[in-house]
This record gives sequence, C-alpha cells and structure tokens, in this order.
Amino acid sequence: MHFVHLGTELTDLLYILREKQKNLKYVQEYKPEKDDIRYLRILLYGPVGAGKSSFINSVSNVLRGRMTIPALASAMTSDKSFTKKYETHKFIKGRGSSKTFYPLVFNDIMGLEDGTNRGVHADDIKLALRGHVKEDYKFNPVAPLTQDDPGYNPTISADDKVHVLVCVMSANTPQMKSSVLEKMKSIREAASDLGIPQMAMMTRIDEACGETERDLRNVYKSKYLRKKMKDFSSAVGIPMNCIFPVKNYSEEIDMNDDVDALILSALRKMVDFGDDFIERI
Ligand SMILES: Nc1nc2c(ncn2[C@@H]2O[C@H](COP(=O)(O)OP(=O)(O)OP(=O)(O)O)[C@@H](O)[C@H]2O)c(=O)[nH]1
Ligand SMILES: [Mg+2]
Repeated sequence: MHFVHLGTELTDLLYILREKQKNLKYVQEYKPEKDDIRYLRILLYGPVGAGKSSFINSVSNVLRGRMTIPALASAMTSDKSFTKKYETHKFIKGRGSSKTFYPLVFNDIMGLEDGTNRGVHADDIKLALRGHVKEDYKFNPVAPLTQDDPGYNPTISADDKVHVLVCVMSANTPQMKSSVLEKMKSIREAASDLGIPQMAMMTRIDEACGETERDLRNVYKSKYLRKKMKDFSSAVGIPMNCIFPVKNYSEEIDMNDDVDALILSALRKMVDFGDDFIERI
C-alpha cells in the first residue's frame, strides 16, 4: 500500500518537474518574430490586492531561479490600491557583461476599487491597451487621462501596445462587487474590440481551500476551487480553459517546484496568446 502511494507521488513529482522545465525553457527562449517589436507586453488588471504585483515578483523569481523583489507588493491587503503608477517591469537575463532583458514585459497597474472615482479608471486601462499611457504615469482615480496631460503618449509604437490582457482575481475573496465587475466588463469589451487576447489567473489558491493549502498538487482536484473558477468564468465571461490557478510567492524564503510549475503554465499561455496577437498586427 505504501509502495503504491509513493509510486503515484513520485510520478506526480516527475511530471511536475518535467512540465516545469519544459515551460521554463520555452519562456526563456521566446522571442517575438517581428522587427518592430522588442517586447511582448502583458497587462495585468483586477481588483485591489488580487496579487498583480506579487505575480510579477513571482515571474521574476521563476526566471532567475531565486528570490527577487522587483515590483513592490503590499505587505497587507486593504481596500485601497497599493500600486499607483503605470510601470513596465522587465526581467534581467544573464549576468555581468552579457546582461540583457527578456523580450517579455509586464505592466502593473493600480487595482480596481469598488465605486466611482476610486481605484484605476477603466478608461485609463483602455488607453493603456492602445499604448497611450506613459511610463510612470500616476493614476488619478477622479479623472481619467486626457490627451493634453503629460502622461499621455501621443506617438505609439508597436511594442507600446498591450499584446495580452490578463485579469487577476483572488480565490480567497467573497463575490466581487458589481461596480468592479462592471469596470472589468468594459475593459474586456475594449480589449475585444482591439482584438487583444485575454485570459485570467486565480491567485491565493493556497488560502482558499484546505486541500490546496496542504498540497498545491490538489489544485485540479479541489471542488471548491473548481466552483470558484466556474463562478468567476460566468461573471466575467472568460472560458474555464483560459483561467489559471496560481499561488504567488508571498511569504516563502525558498523556491518551490509546485509554485513554479503553476506560475510557468500560466506564463507560457500568456506568451502564446501574446505572440498570436503580435503575429496578427
Ligand atoms: N497566500 C498568498 N498571498 C498572496 C498571493 N498573492 C498575493 N498575496 C498577498 O496579497 C497581498 C496583496 O498582493 P499585491 O501583489 O500587492 O496585490 P495587487 O493586486 O498588486 O494590489 P494593488 O496594487 O493594491 O491593486 C500581499 O500581501 C501578497 O503577499 C497568493 O497567491 N497567496
Ligand atoms: Mg499592485
């Protein structure tokens, strides 16, 4: 009996390690095949505290194979967004004189908050999709960016544009507020009009359910998470096979293969979706 149990555990582990290595290699070797595009740009949006900044940190850790802290994440959750500026996050590849950046960048954005004039304006996200928001622009919850603002980028290049839009939400929160859902809907519609591919991530799966808290490998067995994903899928209209469960690096000191594997499978999908779009523009 023990032997059988150990057997499946070992097969699971080998499978996870193999998938992880395969996806890591894929992402590390990816390069857009268009001359005017240096970077595949991924934009994260979602409610405050969902784990957008933490995901960027997690990707940085996975790509470097060690802990790093590039995007500041908040130390606690509140109803106010911790990220306030529009910032592009790049990841260093190699060391010393051979140091370059991966052709893969993330834009972190202020979180969506409940109510009007709070959190990032859906209109600002729409401008970001088209590449009109300048680096370091500080979001103003009261008024969206206008063309005469210094934060407005009038001359866009192909890699200022967003190539894949990713919605981030937490598995460990009650139903999303209707005003937040409304904002998300209008963002998704704008992205659809522009033909930008979309997907979603469900974070904090470690906190949401006892089975996954004990062992992340239970993620696809958990009925609770499946229901959460289904509810989310119908609320925002993103199909189930485009929603990826992840656990961000938040309090751990060391790297972990199970955490890496989930992050990499979401990341690989972002690269694939973004590249599809790049090939089309
Ligand atoms: N346990 C756990 N904690 C997480 C996870 N993802 C994020 N956190 C924690 O949640 C808190 C908020 O995360 P952030 O990454 O700052 O969230 P954000 O979406 O960038 O939030 P805003 O910038 O405020 O919109 C931090 O304390 C993180 O450590 C996760 O998958 N599991
Ligand atoms: Mg943030």
